[in-house]
Amino acid sequence: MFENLSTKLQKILRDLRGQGRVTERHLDQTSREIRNALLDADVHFRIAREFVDRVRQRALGQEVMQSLTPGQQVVKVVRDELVDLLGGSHSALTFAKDPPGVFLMVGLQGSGKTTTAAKLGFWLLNNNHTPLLLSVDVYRPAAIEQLRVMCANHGLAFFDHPGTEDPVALTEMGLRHARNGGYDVLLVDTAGRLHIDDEMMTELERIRAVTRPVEVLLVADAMTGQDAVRSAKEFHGRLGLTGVLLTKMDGDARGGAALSIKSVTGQAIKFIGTGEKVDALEPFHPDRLAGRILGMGDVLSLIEKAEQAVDQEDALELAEKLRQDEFTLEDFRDQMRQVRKLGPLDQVLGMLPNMGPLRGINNLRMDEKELIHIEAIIDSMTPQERRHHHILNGSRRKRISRGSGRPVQEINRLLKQYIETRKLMKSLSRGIVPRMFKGLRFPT
Ligand SMILES: Nc1nc2c(ncn2[C@@H]2O[C@H](COP(=O)(O)OP(=O)(O)OP(=O)(O)O)[C@@H](O)[C@H]2O)c(=O)[nH]1
Ligand SMILES: [Mg+2]
Repeated sequence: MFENLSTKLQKILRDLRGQGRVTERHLDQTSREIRNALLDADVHFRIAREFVDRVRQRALGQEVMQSLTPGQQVVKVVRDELVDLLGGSHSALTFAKDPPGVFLMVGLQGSGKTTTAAKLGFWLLNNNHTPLLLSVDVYRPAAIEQLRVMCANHGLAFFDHPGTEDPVALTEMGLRHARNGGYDVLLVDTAGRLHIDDEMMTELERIRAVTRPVEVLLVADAMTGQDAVRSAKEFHGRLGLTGVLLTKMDGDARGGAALSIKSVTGQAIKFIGTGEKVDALEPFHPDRLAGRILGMGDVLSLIEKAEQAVDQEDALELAEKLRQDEFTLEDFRDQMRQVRKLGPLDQVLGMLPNMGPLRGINNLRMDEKELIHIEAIIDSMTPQERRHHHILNGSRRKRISRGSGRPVQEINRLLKQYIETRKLMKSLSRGIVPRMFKGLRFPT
C-alpha cells in the first residue's frame, strides 16, 4: 500500500537525514519534492500545498534549525504532519450506552459495504461484542443472500424477514430483534448506488431517523482516490458521518483518499480493508501508517527518545566541561545514565550523523547490568574522589569495592574506561563534538 509515495518520500528524507546543516534553499527543494510526491499520490492539490507550507514553517523554526540534528528534526516534522494529515490519533468506534446501538453502513455501489459489514461484524465478535447483521438492500437480487452466506460462513448472527420490502420497516424489525436477543450492535448493510442521488439519500435519512445510529460509517473505495473523497464530502453533508471505513487498501491505491479524507470532510478513518477475506480489516492508526509510509518507525522513535533524554542545555554544559577539562566521574555517570535512557549505545551513535567515527568503540558499549554496577561503584565514592580520580589509590579502591559490592578489578576497569572516555571526548571536542553542537556557539 502506498508503495510509490513511500519510495519517493523515503528517498527525499534519506537525502535530508544525512544533512548536518539544513539551509533554506535545501528546504525549498525538499518542499517541492514532497509536494510533487503527494500530488502523484493523488492528494488534493490544496492539501498538498498546505502540507508543505506547514512543514516548511515548522522546519524553519528555531527548535529545528538549532537542534543537534536538523536533518532528522525535519524528518520528524514531516512525520508529525503526515500523522496529522491521516487524522492525528486513532479514532475508535462508539458504542451505545443503552445497547443495542445501530451502525449504519453507507456508500457507493461496489465500494465494499457488504464485505466490510461482515468483516466488521467478525472484528466485533472477536473483540467481545455481540453484533447482529442485517441487509436492507432489497433492490439488488441476491444482495441479502450475499450477506447471509458470509455470516453463515463465519458464525455471525444474521437477521432477515423475507417478504418485507421496505428498508425502513426491515431496519425497525432488525432493531427489535437485536434488543430482544441481547445483541449490542446492529450492523445495517445498505444498498449502494452508482451516484449519490436524492432517492438514496432520502432512504438513508429515514433509516437514520428511526434508528438513531451511534455510527454512520461511510464505506469508501481507496482505489477511487479523489472520487472517494468527493463522495465522502457529499455523504457527510447529507447524513452526518461518524467515520470512514476505507476499503481495498491492499490494491494499488495511491494513497490520495487516505491522505485527504480527514482534511476534506473532518471525518476520521476508523478501519481499513486490506483484502477480500473476512479478517482483512484493521483499525486505522495514523501514526503507524505514517511510520510505514516513511519506512522509519524505529528511527523516529529513537529520535523521540533522544529528544526526551538529551536536552540542549545539558549538551552545552557537557561541551563546556570538556573544554575546561572538568569532566568528572559524576559526569561520566550522568552520561551513562543518559545513554541508558536512550537504549543501545551503538544504535544511538549510529543515529547521530556526525558520530560515525565513534561507532564500533567497544569500550563504550555496555549492557544494562554493567551500567547498574557502574552507578553503584561511583555512588560509593566520596564527592572528592569523583572529582579527582587520581587520588583513588589501592586502599580507596578496596573501600569502594566493599561499599558497592563489586570486585576491585571492576573498579580498575571502570577507571580505565573513564580515563579513555575523557581522552576520547577531549579529542573529539576539538573536532566532532563542536559540529554536533553547531548553532550553540561552542568555542574550540
Ligand atoms: N481487495 C479487496 N477487495 C475488497 C475489499 N473490500 C471489498 N472488496 C471486494 O469488492 C467487491 C465489492 O464488495 P461488496 O462488499 O459487494 O460491495 P458493496 O458496496 O456491498 O456493493 P453493492 O452492494 O453492490 O453496492 C467484492 O468483490 C469484494 O470482495 C478490500 O478491502 N480489498
Ligand atoms: Mg452490498
